[in-house]
Amino acid sequence: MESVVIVPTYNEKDNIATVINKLTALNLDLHILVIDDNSPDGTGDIVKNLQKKNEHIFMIERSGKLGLGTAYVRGFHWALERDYKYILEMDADLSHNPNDVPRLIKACKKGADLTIGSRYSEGVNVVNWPIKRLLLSYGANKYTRIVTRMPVKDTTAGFKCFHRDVLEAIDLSKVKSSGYSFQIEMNFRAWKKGFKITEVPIIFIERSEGHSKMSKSIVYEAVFMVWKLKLLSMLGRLN
Ligand SMILES: Nc1nc2c(ncn2[C@@H]2O[C@H](COP(=O)(O)OP(=O)(O)OP(=O)(O)O)[C@@H](O)[C@H]2O)c(=O)[nH]1
Ligand SMILES: [Mg+2]
Repeated sequence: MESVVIVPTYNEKDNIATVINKLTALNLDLHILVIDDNSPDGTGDIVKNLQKKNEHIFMIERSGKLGLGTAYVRGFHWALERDYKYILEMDADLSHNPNDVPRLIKACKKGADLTIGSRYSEGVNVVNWPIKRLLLSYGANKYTRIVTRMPVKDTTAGFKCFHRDVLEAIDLSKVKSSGYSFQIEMNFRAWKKGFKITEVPIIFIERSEGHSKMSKSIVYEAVFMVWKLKLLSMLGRLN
């Protein structure tokens, strides 16, 4: 297969089958890798059932809720051990539309090293978010842009396609962020290594099922992380 989509899950029993079925229906040259943190709601069992009928679905089960950042890093290692050219990330809560996956891959095929499914590249394309949440996300993106000067409008987005070269070039053992700042950190490291980042507009729809794992500590982590990244980069110690 040419591509793999990594889907981290924690308590997504109402969404995961729909996401997997929609991805499968695309009929692409694509594998699906779920990273489930032993979801108490039985998300893992649902995936196991789907695996019986579809050999393109893979799952890594971790012992408990270990955070989004480490889930992705685990998935990246798994993908790099195999031959995939394009390695994607996507949420399981249907905020990211599986039908947008081909556009992300296409942008990489056209020359981008990292493509971001962006909420803010053409105005604001977010549906059903309370204004407070939108301001937080939009503000976090503006703040990151001002501090780092990175030319990315939606740097906290979790809908992305990496060319494998990018993940091979980044020392994943150095990536320490766990929440949204994981996305910022990966973009920053890719950008500093000279990789080309492109944004394609997507419409982001707030989850209608399940619960958000957003927390204050995730926000604080991001606030400090952008300065840490900037400082490390200035000191030439980002690698
Ligand atoms: N494996 C794993 N997945 C996680 C963890 N935390 C969140 N996720 C998954 O990561 C994706 C994004 O998490 P969300 O809870 O939707 O976070 P969010 O998108 O910031 O918040 P809302 O969309 O408002 O709920 C979802 O698919 C979650 O199930 C974790 O600790 N481990
Ligand atoms: Mg979400």
